Amino acid sequence: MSKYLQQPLTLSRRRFLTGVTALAAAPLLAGLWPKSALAQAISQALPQFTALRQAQKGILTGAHWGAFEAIVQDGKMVGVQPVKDDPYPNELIAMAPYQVHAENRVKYPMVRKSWLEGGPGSRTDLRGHDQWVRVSWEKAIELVCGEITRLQKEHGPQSIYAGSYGWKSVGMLHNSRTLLQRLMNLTGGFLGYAGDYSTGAAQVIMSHVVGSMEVYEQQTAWPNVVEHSQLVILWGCNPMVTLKNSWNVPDHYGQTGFAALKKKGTRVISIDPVHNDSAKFVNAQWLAPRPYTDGAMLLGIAHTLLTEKLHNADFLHTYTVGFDKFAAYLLGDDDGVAKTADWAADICGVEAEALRQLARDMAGNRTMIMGGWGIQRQHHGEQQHWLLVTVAAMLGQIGLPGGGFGFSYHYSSGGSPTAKGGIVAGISAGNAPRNSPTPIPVARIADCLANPGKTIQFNGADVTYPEVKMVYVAGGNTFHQHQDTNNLIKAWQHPDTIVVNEPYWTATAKYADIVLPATTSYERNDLEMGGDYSQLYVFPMHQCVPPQHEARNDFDIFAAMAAKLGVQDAFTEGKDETQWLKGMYDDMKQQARNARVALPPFDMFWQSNNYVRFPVPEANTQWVRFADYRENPLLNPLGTPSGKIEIYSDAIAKMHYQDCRGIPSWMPPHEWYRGPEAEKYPLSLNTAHPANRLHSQLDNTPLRLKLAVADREAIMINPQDAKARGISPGDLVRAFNDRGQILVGALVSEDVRPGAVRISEGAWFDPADPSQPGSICKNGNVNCLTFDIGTSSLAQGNCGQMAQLEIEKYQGEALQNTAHAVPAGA
Ligand SMILES: Nc1nc2c(c(=O)[nH]1)N[C@H]1C(S)=C(S)[C@@H](COP(=O)(O)OP(=O)(O)OC[C@H]3O[C@@H](n4cnc5c(=O)[nH]c(N)nc54)[C@H](O)[C@@H]3O)O[C@H]1N2
Ligand SMILES: Nc1nc2c(c(=O)[nH]1)N[C@H]1C(S)=C(S)[C@@H](COP(=O)(O)OP(=O)(O)OC[C@H]3O[C@@H](n4cnc5c(=O)[nH]c(N)nc54)[C@H](O)[C@@H]3O)O[C@H]1N2
Ligand SMILES: [Mo]
Repeated sequence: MSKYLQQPLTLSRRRFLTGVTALAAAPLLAGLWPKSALAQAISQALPQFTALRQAQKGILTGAHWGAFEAIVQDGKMVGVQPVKDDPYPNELIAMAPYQVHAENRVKYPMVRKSWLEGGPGSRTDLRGHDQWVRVSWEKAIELVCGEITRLQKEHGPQSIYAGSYGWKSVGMLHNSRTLLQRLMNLTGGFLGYAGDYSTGAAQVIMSHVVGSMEVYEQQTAWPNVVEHSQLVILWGCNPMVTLKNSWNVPDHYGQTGFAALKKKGTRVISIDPVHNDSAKFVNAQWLAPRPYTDGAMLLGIAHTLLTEKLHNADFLHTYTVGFDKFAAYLLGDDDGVAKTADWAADICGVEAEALRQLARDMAGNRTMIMGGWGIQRQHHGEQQHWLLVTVAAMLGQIGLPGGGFGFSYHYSSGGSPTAKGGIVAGISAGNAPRNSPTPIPVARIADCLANPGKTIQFNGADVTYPEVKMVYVAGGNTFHQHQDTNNLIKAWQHPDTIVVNEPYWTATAKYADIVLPATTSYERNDLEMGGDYSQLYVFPMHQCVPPQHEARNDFDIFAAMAAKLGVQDAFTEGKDETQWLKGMYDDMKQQARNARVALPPFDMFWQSNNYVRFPVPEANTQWVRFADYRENPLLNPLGTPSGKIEIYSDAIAKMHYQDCRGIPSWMPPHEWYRGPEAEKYPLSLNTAHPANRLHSQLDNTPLRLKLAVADREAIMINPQDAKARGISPGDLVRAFNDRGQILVGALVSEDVRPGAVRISEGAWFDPADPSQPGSICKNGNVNCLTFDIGTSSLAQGNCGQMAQLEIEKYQGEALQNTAHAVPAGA
């Protein structure tokens, strides 16, 4: 088995326990939860509460990677143990102790020397390689507040970009981004963002096509899929990896769904340039299109369905609009090109007969198409999901048990049946002041910083970039998330002031002016839901260790600023951490009570070191997405202008965009294997999400060493491509194009199709010479290679999942990887 492939499923609970069993019960916890007689009494009275708990060894908390008990000794976190009813514990939780005690924690408030001495806007070209000066918390708060006051007064709220996109940590109170926005809303407003990096293209196009973002909707419930689906298509979808982590604490139920498919022997086909872990897990048939050619492939399938009369004309007539226009395009009536399977095969590299067979198999079986999101993080990324819906509509199984499409089976356990109880609502960002600036599309940030006054198109509207003078990031890693890092470095020099709250010295922190040390979630108390779609659990997140070094909770950082800016009462509402949590719990408890689920009072819940698991109504285990629409399209219309599925969108057609037309279509992307750039850069990049990280999070833990090759991010190369370049497994490789160059370690494997290479997103940016944009990244940050344009005028999503590049065996001097080092003087 290749080194690349982790075995997410072989992780035994026992492995967590070894190491833990050696430890005596942590003294810190003595007396924290009810003595057994009381616990038993409660569990009998309130079965949702205590019935499921194991013998408690540690302090219950949670993370994006799962709920767990932290084992704490002498004030240090030393181990973890997953909660008892996690069906697929994620080994990433074992990294929690390393998160807390990481060597590259930001220890004190720090200010960039030139900024401190010369004031806002000083030597912004030195960001990333200036000296750092330690200041007191008091001084740091004063500096930031002075800047907020100055800019609000002189330039207005549009000069402060506080969108702060990012995955932060779980927790409904200590939500860094929301807290930042809460402060900004109270002090005059700020420039925010629209959309996200995950589904930028799909969420906009789906709103036009099916009347909701779709990507974040509950899916047909897993038990229904397992019972009824005869064929499952994983289209650019790798759930066994991407289900490891969730936005809330994961319930990991999705993996049980795939395990059930495997056990039943349901046929699965995976369509991906990479033979991914999920395909292997369910023994899927692997079809490997050339990267970024899925649009053509889907058209070849649609053409086959139409010409072989395998399409469901009744369904199309009743439930969709505009199929006639699409059929004309398929047949080539308007452009003279019939989108036959042969035409598609020539583009996508999958044989025409395989495409025809795929169309027949889909039509001949109850078929569920599970679409991932990598395929829409591409130029013209809107088309892929539009075409997936169109093909599903042609099959006519939308709204039937086990049929249709689902765009969230790979994310946060979509399809995990929804429970009945209460929901913890988090702290809110409050109301934006009147005349707040129009948000910019999130992935246009570098363009905005560099080009104030420029107007772009966005979903039928004009958006004009304001002049941004200050960027505030709390809970995101811009230097990881954004495309074309070297372009970002230049754009990043425009604002006067950049403030970053961070637990670690990420590249974003290194490129800031003021860095404020934030706690990790294990250093504070919080609450979080478990299961984004199932809403199955409420987890307490108990503080495990005291704040490290001089780190402070984001809440306390912003509360101190609120005090300085005269809005403390409005910010804190006069409540401390415990009072906030009690309020949130009580609201949730009232909802649960209305749903006839009894819960203990907050104090008892909190003291017990226990979590809530809500009951799942039987009916929800058989819930089918779009069943109500299918049942009665007049009574339950979709939220589109026609109320139906829009294969033709008049609203989009009227925008007159060249790069997104009124029907889904094939448009060659900005860069691909047939573009002019391919002569110099013949390889196509795939930047999937990392198996053993959450983006850049956890790159600074020992788990990295398991995946790193030659101490760098791995690049997966097909043996043919490696051989042609004299590259052997384990070699240091330079991957490059006109935008940048990175050092990566060669993983030679048949798991990637020839012509494509895989470098996961999330390796921390580590330029060999930070004073030179374009200098080689020594750790393998893939966004040095990607390009920074919008998916189209419609959605302006990011194109992070594509770029042409070349690779060569690295012959230069050995460069030390310093991605996780603390900058000198800090
Ligand atoms: N090329 C390419 N690029 C991509 C993608 C891709 O597929 N390809 N994927 C994109 C996608 S889908 C996404 S969602 C983005 C993700 O991009 P990000 O969300 O920026 O990625 P994270 O690594 O999760 O960054 C979160 C940061 O928040 C910090 N943090 C954690 N907890 C706290 C806290 O309590 N307080 C504070 N102040 N900070 C905290 C972490 O240390 C970390 O630095 O990346 C995007 N970029
Ligand atoms: N372990 C882990 N889990 C995560 C995350 C993480 O960082 N790590 N991030 C979370 C977040 S924020 C998000 S948005 C989701 C992301 O979920 P996705 O966007 O679905 O995940 P990706 O890994 O980007 O892409 C999924 C698959 O698409 C394939 N693919 C890429 N390009 C093409 C193409 O041109 N054609 C075809 N057919 N397939 C292609 C990739 O090879 C990959 O196997 O995952 C979430 N879960
Ligand atoms: Mo994402």
